[in-house]
Amino acid sequence: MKPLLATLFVVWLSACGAPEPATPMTQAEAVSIEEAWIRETPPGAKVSAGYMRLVNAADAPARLIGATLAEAARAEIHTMFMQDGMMRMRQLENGLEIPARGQAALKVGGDHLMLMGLNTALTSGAQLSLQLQFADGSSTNISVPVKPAMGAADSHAHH
Ligand SMILES: [Cu+2]
Repeated sequence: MKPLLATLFVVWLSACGAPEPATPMTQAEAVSIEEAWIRETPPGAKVSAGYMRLVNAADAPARLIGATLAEAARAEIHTMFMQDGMMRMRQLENGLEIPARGQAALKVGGDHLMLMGLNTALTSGAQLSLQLQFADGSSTNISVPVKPAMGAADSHAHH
């Protein structure tokens, strides 16, 4: 009887023992996307832009490094800067950092998701499936509405 009891005791211990350490969240799990939208385009336009707020719930920073949209040949994370009195933009080679327990914004007139090589017009009201890729290899798929540009700040004319 004794060996059996001992075995049962061990099984009971392992079932009710210390909880397993939680597996760390991936960046895609830690970052929630709010108020995402993609700019409507006139027919024939080849570029558009996506905007959103990224909120990081983790104690470690996250980094958005890329995106994929079926309607665009390429998506890049851009930043705006002033040069010779003109707003210009360039790709953020290292992506966009979302601070630990903080947030980052892709917004009109600031950092944005540049969508290039559009194969169709993006019509207001449509819902597009956008995949966001993070530095740790995780990714998330979100449904993003197409909306008309808000305000007059449109600095994409030079593309
Ligand atoms: Cu751009």
